[in-house]
Order: sequence, then structure tokens, then C-alpha cells
Amino acid sequence: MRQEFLKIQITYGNDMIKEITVRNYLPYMDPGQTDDEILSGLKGKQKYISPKYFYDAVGSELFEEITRLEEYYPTRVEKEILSGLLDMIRINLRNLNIVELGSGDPSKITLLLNQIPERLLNTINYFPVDICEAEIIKSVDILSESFPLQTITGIVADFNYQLHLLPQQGTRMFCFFGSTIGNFTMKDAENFMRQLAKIMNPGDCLLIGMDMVKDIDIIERAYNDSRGITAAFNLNILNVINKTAGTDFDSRDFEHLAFFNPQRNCIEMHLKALRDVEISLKNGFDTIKISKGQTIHTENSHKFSYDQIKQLCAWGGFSRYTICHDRKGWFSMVYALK
Ligand code: SAH
Ligand code: AVI
Repeated sequence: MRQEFLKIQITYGNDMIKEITVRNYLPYMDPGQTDDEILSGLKGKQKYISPKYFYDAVGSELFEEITRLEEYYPTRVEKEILSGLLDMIRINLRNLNIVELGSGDPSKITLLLNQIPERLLNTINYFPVDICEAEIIKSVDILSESFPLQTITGIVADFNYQLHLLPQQGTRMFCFFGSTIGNFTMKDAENFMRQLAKIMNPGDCLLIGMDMVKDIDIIERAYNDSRGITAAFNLNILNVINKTAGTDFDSRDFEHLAFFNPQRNCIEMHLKALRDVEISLKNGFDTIKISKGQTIHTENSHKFSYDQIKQLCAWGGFSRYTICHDRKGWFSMVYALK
């Protein structure tokens, strides 16, 4: 059994010790598959790194900083919707198992939990799921201080490959906030929704946040902030790849590039080479050449239309769904029932 069940001890000062539970499923992933995924992306004509490699501890901190920027509207608007959500939709909360995919920091689930009375909170089990272990530990620690939930179990897993390993007990509400679904290609979004459909049972539900198509200037500003936090977040992916795949990128050789692609309704983030560079690989033999001006594509961030939401729900096999949105229609929260 390669799965690591961890009881992590957290100490405050000298003697206050708390134990939290985290399950780490990443050791189940084939390390060869990870290397292949990274190297095939780097060897192609249009070089590519999956956005899941943004999120080491440093990248997660930078993302949290992005969410606090005035220019980065998606977090602010989604939080506005989440703050009053339970008045708008009917969810049977008793004995619910909440599974939050790509949970990141706990501020969004906190807004939901704040709306639930204590007598129900202590019947609820919460499972944050994220690829970043540091975020999971932080989140479980913070939430266990703030809410009298029945249990909180952190899960470190890759939602692209490991949905089948998620808790299967009772009635579940899957949450997928932040418009993280927008970081998939449409083909991958279809696969993801179909995989989700396979693991969900009748009575389970999904709460999924999606950033909507809007004025291009507003979108582009959100990914080109004036303090350069998004640039630092983008460049940090090279440090993560160096640690994961044994490459020797120097982030000073690249610059951040983010623009809206109107054909695909998505922001594309790239790293553009400032000079000709040659990257060595772990095996010590191969190298990857990147010419000045060439880019590495690091992220797509799709912006959705109501037709696309309908399509995603159809792929997920949902019988009924409700769309809640803010006053300007910038962001949608879809509540879909299996
Ligand atoms: N839900 C939070 C965080 C969004 S950022 C919010 O709305 O603000 C995207 C989150 O998904 C990060 O915390 C990142 O670590 C996680 N993530 C990215 N790719 C992942 C993958 N393949 N499997 C699991 N988690 C992933
Ligand atoms: C997590 N994800 C939905 C964010 C987005 O907006 O695509 C990641 C991000 N990239 C740059 N800024 C934020």
C-alpha cells in the first residue's frame, strides 16, 4: 500500500499540540508519467507546461496574493455569490460530505460554512482535495480551529487522474470553485465532467464556479496586474519544474505574457524567452533549445457562456441545475444535482 495516511502534528509555542489527518495519494502516481508529461510538453513545437505545476508552496502563496488584487475580479465576485448562496439554493445539509476539489486556501468554503447553523455543522464531514500538500495542511489546521465540523480530512491528490480515490461515503457535495475548470482545454473539461459523472451517485450534487465572458480589457487586466504578482506566479512554474523534472531553467531568462484569445474565449499565459537558452535535462544527455522570442504556454483560462455551462452540465449527466450569478453577470455558480 503506497498511499500515505498521515497524522500531522502541529505545535503552537511549546506545548499546544494538535493532530490533523491528511491522506496523500500522490505516491500512487507513476513518477515516469509525470516526467513524460513534462518532457513531452517541453519538446513539442509549441512548448507547454501543465498549470498544475504552478502550485508548490511558493506558487500557492503567490496565487493567494493574486486573489487579493483589485485587478483580479474573479475571486471577489465569486465570494460575493458564495456569501449569500444558501439563501438562493436548497441543499439538504444534514450528514453531508463536502468534497472540495482544488481547494487552495479555505476562505471560500469558510463563506459557505458561515451560513450553516452549528447543530448541522457537527453532522458534516469536509474533505479538501488539492495537489499542494502545504495548502491542505494549512487549510485543515485553520478550519478545525474555526468550525465544529464532524470531521475534516485533507486529501492530497491529482484531480486529473485520481477522482476514483475520493471518499465514497454517504451523500456528497462536490465543490469546484475559482473557475479552475477554465484551466482545462474544452476536451479535458469534457473528460473531467464525464469522470465526475462516473463517480457521482444519485443524490450527490456539484457546486462549480465559472468565470464568464466579458469586456476583454477587464479580463486582460486581471492577468497583467500592476504589481507583477501574476508575472512572479507564472515565472515560479520554472522553479517547480526544475525540482520536479531535474531541469535547469533560470527564470530570469523569461518574461510573463498574458493575452485574451478571442477565438477560444480564453486568457493564454506564456513565458517568453528573452534570449536563446539551452535547458539540460535530468539524464544529463538531452537538452531543449528555446530561441529568443519563443514561448512556453503555461495556462489557458477559459471564460464561459451560458451555452457552455449547459454543455458542461450535459457532459456531467446532471438532471437539474441552477445558475446563480452576480449583478453584472461576471461570474456564475452552478448548483447541479445528480
Ligand atoms: N479553489 C481555490 C484555489 C483555486 S487555484 C480558489 O478558488 O481560490 C487552483 C487550485 O487547484 C490550487 O490550489 C492548486 O493547487 C489546485 N490544483 C491544480 N491542479 C490540480 C490537480 N491536478 N489536482 C489537484 N489540485 C490541483
Ligand atoms: C486557478 N485559476 C482558475 C486561475 C485563473 O484565473 O485561471 C489561475 C490564475 N492564473 C493567473 N492568475 C490566476
